[in-house]
Amino acid sequence: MQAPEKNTMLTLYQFPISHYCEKVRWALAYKKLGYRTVNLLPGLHMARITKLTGSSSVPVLIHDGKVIKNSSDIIDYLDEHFPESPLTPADQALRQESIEWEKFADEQIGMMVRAVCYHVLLDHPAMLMPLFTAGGPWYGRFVMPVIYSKLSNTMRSKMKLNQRTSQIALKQLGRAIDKLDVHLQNREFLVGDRFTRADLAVASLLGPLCKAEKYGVDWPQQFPESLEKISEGFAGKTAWAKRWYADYR
Ligand SMILES: N[C@@H](CCC(=O)N[C@@H](CS)C(=O)NCC(=O)O)C(=O)O
Repeated sequence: MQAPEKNTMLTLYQFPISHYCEKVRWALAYKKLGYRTVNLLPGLHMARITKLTGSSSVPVLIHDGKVIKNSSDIIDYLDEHFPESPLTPADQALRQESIEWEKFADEQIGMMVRAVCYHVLLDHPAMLMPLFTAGGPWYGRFVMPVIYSKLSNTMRSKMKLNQRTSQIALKQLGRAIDKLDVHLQNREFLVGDRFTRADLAVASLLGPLCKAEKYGVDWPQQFPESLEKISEGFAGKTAWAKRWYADYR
């Protein structure tokens, strides 16, 4: 175990449900780093995170007084400061390749999975509210029902979510998964011959759709039917993500 240096402490500000936060949780676990989490209540997180970083999005990592935002920058930082169990290849060409696949995952998997899942789940508050409040502040389960309607509208408007955009996201997600599946036909990993940040990014960002067990969230046994169908539709093509979860998470 690579313990943080004396007098240093790693703190992750996050939403347990967020797959970009899962990227960082996985990176920390892969490096066997101990850390503290601050689980925030979606909707009430903004002032606290904006004060830290100037914008409202999580994950945010604090280490030794330094504030690092954005999951890929956090992985850069962790590899630089805790080089054991690297996630970025040392070879320059492989490094570049892994960063490009991670960017592809962030943009073509992460954004699309989020749009597809929230378009369905936001209409199922009884399922979503416990996922928003689990592990968070004690008052979350009292406050969430009061703010839910406004939060749901804000999320839909911020992500420009509607029937049409979620269909477009679903098509894009299908194309992205096909591209990965073709690339992985005769390979164990996306880049080179070992697990890298590219594989970690793809698997964690698919995590909600695969209901990944080690994600750290109690997924409902059954998503609403339309989302369950989407998830089942991709299951045959994403066996590699499940394998990486089983072997490296
Ligand atoms: N590019 C960012 C994306 C992070 C992101 O989209 N975070 C979402 C949760 S999945 C968030 O914090 N949304 C609330 C907000 O932006 O206020 C990363 O990789 O960290």
